[in-house]
Amino acid sequence: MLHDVSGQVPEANYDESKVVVENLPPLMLSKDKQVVTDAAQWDEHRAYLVDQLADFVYGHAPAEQVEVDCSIVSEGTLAESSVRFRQLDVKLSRGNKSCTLQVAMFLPDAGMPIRGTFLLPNFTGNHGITPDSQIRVSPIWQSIQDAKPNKNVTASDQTRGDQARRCPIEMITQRGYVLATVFYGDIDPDFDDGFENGVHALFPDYRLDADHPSRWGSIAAWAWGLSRCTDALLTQPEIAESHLAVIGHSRLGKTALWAGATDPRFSIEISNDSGCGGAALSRRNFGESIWRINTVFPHWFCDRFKQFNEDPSQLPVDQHFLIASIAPRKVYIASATEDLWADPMGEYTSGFLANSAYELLGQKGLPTQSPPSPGISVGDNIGYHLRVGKHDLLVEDWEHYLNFADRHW
Ligand code: GTR
Repeated sequence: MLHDVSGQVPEANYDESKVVVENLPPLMLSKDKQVVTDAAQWDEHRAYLVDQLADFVYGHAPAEQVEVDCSIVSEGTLAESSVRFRQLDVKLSRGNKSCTLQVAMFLPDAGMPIRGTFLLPNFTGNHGITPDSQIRVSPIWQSIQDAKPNKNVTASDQTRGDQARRCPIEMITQRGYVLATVFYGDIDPDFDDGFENGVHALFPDYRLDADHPSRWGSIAAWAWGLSRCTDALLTQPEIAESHLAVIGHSRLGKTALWAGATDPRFSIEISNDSGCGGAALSRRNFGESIWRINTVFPHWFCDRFKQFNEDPSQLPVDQHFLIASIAPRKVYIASATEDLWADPMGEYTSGFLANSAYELLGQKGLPTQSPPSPGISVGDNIGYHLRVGKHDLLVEDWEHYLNFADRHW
């Protein structure tokens, strides 16, 4: 479908009238090809959906447990805002191998009731979240920069606070929420190295390769790492398992959804502009295609996903399975009007198609087949908004997420 007879890959399509969604797999068809009609069947069917998504899209993380050791490295208040922070080392060990994830927590004022926790993987290191120099620079972040030819561009002092607009810590903490964040490269550096580094290195005997095309790629590793951060966070007195949200932007929005599908401790999953391989339907030929994503980022998904590059209509799953696999927990999908690469309509449609899972459980999802006007947040157990503007995570998005959490917690 994506390629013409000469084998040329056309430019991304941005014309809605040319969109064809072929052969959409039915969400409620069980492993035995029976229609699931009884809520009592949901847990088993949900497990099947997650298994299918692991088989064909993300790959399976190893089932074996690792040792998780959490230690507090420092605590204090940020100089300019008086927000309380705590920095943790989360050491993961398996046999004689280990790796350490650095987690930064930002907490509401002492004595203020805590409403819940948002776990956010970040792109540029915890020191990118705030200009405050008390927040550590991850050695892994530093080593990734040092390996780049032009080191000046990414010196840590020039990048302190450079993601602050994506993460309004004062607003989040003043509304009673804890924000916990981790550099995604601490979990697995984001380049194709044959899965030698990051948490993959703990499992040298469990690699994604030609003989094992459904083992974990980087998105599955990032999601698994978020679960290990959660193990550690739950040792902290302010963190309640019943009130945990996972949130991510873009590739980390894909990760947040997969973390939610695989770890039911997250009761709210938030996908900000996650696009292809996230909330957007793979079959919709609009914006980024799975051919493009699997070619440019060959390490993100499992190898079996690549078998559908030429013809996504043959995929046994699509991304509405992912949204549905979160039910009956809560999920929020956000898009941006200018982020056509991520296919806002495809992101909304997955959510709408996931309604049948929520309805089976007597719950409401998204209200209408068409997305709402920009700026309006809709939906019940599935939330959605379309922000005016570009591919980004902004205060306006956070306002909707905090309102959604207020409503459900
Ligand atoms: C793009 C990629 C998207 C999205 C984005 C990001 O290049 O095509 O799928 O994940 O990167 O994560 O910033």
